Amino acid sequence: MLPKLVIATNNPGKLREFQMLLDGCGFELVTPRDLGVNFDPEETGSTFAENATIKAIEAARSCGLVALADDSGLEVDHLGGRPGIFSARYAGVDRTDPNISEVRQLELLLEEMDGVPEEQRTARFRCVIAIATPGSDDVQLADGVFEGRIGYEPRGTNGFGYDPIFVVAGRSVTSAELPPDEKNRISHRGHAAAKALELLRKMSDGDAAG
Ligand code: ITT
Repeated sequence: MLPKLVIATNNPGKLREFQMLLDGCGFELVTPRDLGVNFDPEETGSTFAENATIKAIEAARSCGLVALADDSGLEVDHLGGRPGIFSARYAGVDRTDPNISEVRQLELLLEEMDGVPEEQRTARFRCVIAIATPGSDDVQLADGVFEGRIGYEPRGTNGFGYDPIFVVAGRSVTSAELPPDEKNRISHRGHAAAKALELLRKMSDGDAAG
């Protein structure tokens, strides 16, 4: 039987991607919800790495298992890097219906980018993954970047969050128009997860040996 790894997220879009990305990592993926654990830590850090660390340590502590957390977001150059670590809360938080705040986020960002010329619409997704072990404040980090630009209207139905307005660098499609496996091959989360996969395989080999 494989050891369990908690995917420390409440975001179903991230979870779907990790289920593909971490296939073969040597752990059985579970969520805090699967374990009956209420997981909603306050993200008080000022960087992706700090927030990923907070989430991973809290999940490992409350679930008593190795935990992997992702902190990610969209940096828009014209907006000085906003919304960045505040991407999930850019349009406020509607806890009764997260879909409403996602739609509102896209509208708000397109409004802020109204009239901004093509060459100033550059942006990137960033992802930092933290892996924590119960009883330790040490984490292992892995990061990834996905370059693109902000489009003019939402397109595509795959992915989640800002994908419908994120046009992939050097292409004319949004990341919501990419099939999931193609997004995973080139995305910020895909790059970070490839590094995390190596770390997890070493940990599960160590487990098997010990
Ligand atoms: P958890 O903390 O529970 O994992 P969250 O959605 O609050 O979920 P973050 O604080 O890391 O997670 O915020 C990430 C936000 O950045 C996410 O809600 C999206 O709005 C955006 N984002 C990150 N990766 C994305 C992707 O691959 N496609 C589209 N939007 C993405």
